[in-house]
Amino acid sequence: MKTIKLTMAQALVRYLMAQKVQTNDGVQPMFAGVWGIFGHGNVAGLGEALHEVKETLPTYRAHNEQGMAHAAIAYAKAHNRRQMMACTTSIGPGAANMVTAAALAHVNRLPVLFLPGDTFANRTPDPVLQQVESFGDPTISTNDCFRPVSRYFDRITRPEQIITSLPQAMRVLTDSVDCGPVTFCLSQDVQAEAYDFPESFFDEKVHRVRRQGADTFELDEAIATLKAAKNPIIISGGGVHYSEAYSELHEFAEKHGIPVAETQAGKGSIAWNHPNYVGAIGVTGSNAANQLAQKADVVLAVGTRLQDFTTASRTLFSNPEATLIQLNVAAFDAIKHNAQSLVVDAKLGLQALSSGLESWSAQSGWLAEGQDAIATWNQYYDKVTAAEGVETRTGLPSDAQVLGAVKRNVNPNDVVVCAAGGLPGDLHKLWRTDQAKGYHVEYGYSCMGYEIAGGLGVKMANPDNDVIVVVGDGSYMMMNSELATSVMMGHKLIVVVLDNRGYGCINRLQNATGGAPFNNLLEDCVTIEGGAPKLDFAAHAAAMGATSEKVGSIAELEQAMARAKAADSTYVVTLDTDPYLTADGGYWWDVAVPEVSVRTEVNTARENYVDAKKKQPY
Ligand SMILES: Cc1ncc(C[n+]2csc(CCOP(=O)(O)OP(=O)(O)O)c2C)c(N)n1
Ligand SMILES: [Mg+2]
Repeated sequence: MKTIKLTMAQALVRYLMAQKVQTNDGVQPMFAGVWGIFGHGNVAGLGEALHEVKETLPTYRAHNEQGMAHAAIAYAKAHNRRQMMACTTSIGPGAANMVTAAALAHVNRLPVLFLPGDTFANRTPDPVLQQVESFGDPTISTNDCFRPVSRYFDRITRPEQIITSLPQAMRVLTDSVDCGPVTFCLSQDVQAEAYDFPESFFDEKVHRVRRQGADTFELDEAIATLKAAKNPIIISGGGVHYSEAYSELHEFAEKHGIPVAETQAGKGSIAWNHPNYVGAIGVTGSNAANQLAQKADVVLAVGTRLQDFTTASRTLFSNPEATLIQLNVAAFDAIKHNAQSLVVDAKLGLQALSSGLESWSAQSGWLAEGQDAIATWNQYYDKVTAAEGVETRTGLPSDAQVLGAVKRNVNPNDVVVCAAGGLPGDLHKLWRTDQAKGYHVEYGYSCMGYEIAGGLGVKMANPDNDVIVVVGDGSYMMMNSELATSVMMGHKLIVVVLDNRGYGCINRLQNATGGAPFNNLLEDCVTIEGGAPKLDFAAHAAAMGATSEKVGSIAELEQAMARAKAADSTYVVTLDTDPYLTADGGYWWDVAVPEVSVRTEVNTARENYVDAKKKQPY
């Protein structure tokens, strides 16, 4: 057997470079690069190995470990999980900073390879700087925090362990069911230790995302259920993207006359003006989709986790006769809500269902009802996103008006990015997505601080289109440091900061649950006399190297958007917005209200809450 003497870190890097993936653009490298913030535990070992290959496998420096991981995760999401990145950190706080991002990737089922440095396997210099020192267990390090939020976890304490472990890691990263974060904790001494690796370990490997076919019994059952349906609805989820089942979804819906609603993760799987599109569904849904969902006799959920925002905390599909079919590649999801399961890849599943259904079609008039409902919603869109004529409590523009202005000034191929705050709701309801990957909202973990860092990853995946990050003042403050990275690396972002002086959506939620305005809007917080100083987001962004401006109206925003589009590097536009108004639509969301309270508003909210909960099945 031919062998080659390499350090564990050198071998790991060489192995990553040998991994390829089959995409629509042919065979591509599976790993587009490695994000790294070096410290002790990765600079000497992995750092040396990465330097050697930097022309082929580039290493990128970020400003915050969570931020760089968001960029990596967003990159993979933008590539429908086919191509991805790795992230390396030092052993202690650097690694801990990445744990939130690991959870985000875990919830959203997105692939990313985490390579945190770890303490010495030989323990000779213990306790080392940043070692947490568990009193009762010397095997525990900061990196154990990754265990519950990794789909695959290993700690490398001997160099040759990677020979059996890395192939398993690649399986997880490319598996449509298991897909998610993989964590390899790299003991720092072992990174630097050499071993005679078999040369065949580094042979090129081309991965293909496996397509799971359907079980005949489940398929026949689903066909029979659909054939008996009169008013079915499709809920299109993120799985439609990851399966790249776009044309199958459209053909299925068209052929069988079924309206299609979208979850947050599924948005973009069908264009906003497609004749079968009835809009966003659930707590952040349009009135059109939600009206149909209440009447539907069969709900065909495709590639969705059916989280509470989609089902309105299990109250939305309220037709007592309704049957739920869960078409999902993961049995874990397919059995949820006591559904009729159809475990299958979305593309194959929709094809198989369609041929089994032959010429069957939903009741005539049902799709037309959906089309009427979405036409009414489209009229509402025109009104609520208009530059003028919207009344708000503060007189400042609403989020919907800002989104309208942004949309009017971007190209159909541009990508909008968001994650938390009030904006994801209005985006889900109102953003008109022209192309499949034009909408990138992380709403599985809804992590404040994802927006700018995630936008950077989306831009790296879409160098030819503009990426527009829409972000609240709260999320901007939580994590903005990758703005400087976007400037430094020349990956242009357009960032629109909506400054409503606080956590607007949580203030509204507090109010809706009977709470007093407290600790959300800056005016309701402990501050110096006279209130918190006004934050100058334009000056802040300029200090990080971006071009920036503050505008005072929607008309000015439209002009600024034109300048931002024309600019060749990162451009930040900020404006003051109203914290109170959100778009119509939506549906009930289960947020527990206190059973006893000294506030009458809370008591009233509790009564309404108890009533609303009766609509839940159990
Ligand atoms: C990391 C993180 N912390 C806390 C939350 C809870 N949370 C959700 S939205 C929000 C406020 C967001 O404020 P801002 O970005 O200004 O948006 P707005 O609500 O004002 O539209 C908070 C605190 C979260 N989603 N993520
Ligand atoms: Mg805010």
